[in-house]
Amino acid sequence: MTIMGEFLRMMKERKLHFTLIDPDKQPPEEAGRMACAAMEAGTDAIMIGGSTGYTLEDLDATVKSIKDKCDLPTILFPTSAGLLSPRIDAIFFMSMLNSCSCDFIIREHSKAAPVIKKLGIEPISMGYLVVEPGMRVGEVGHAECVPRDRPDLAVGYAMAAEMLGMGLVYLEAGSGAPVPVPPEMVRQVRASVSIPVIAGGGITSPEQSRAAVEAGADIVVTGTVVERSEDVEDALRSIIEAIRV
Ligand code: 1GP
Repeated sequence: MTIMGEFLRMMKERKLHFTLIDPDKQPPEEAGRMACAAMEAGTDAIMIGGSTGYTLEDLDATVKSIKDKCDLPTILFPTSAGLLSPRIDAIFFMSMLNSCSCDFIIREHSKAAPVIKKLGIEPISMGYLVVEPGMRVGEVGHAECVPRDRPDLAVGYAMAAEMLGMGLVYLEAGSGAPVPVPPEMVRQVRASVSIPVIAGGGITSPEQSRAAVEAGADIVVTGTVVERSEDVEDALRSIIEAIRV
């Protein structure tokens, strides 16, 4: 079964949690230890990527360290066609729906697609929507961020993503955002599409992860909380338990 097929099977039974590890934020060895702790805490997959600051060598070493220490699927959270690790299991093949640059909507994808096929990496089709404040990814991706009080705009983008055949929609407040995507926006998007909805950016507490799944998110992503915690397993366990009650 494909990795996405397995996620769809799991989502019939429960909500999922993915851990994001940014190769720019720690040495590869440490990334491997973090992934191992996240697996012990019950996370379902390791996403690897970040907006800036790392080379292909950094990325590849980080993927290798994570795969050496942890059996979970690894998913590249990409920035550009030039940063593809041959070791990764899958890639979010994601169009930044509200970017003002063709590069992030489709142009980088046209360069990456032949390489992804050649390397045998599983592409997971996704519409990626940046919501205020958007943080670094909003800047780098030239996103026209969806205002927090405009869930109707998010609904339109999500419906368009589904009609274009994308398999997931990701509502992103930006890594390190002071507030997550508003639960009301997640709720309206969930009510408007039948593809799975991912919520990420600014989720640092069990209450926030619980609010995201109560609003209808199928997958919750956390990254910064892992980087900032002395005890990764302990910090993640409560966030993950909150989506499973
Ligand atoms: C960022 O949604 C992810 O792309 C995770 O965000 O780092 O704020 O958890 P955080």
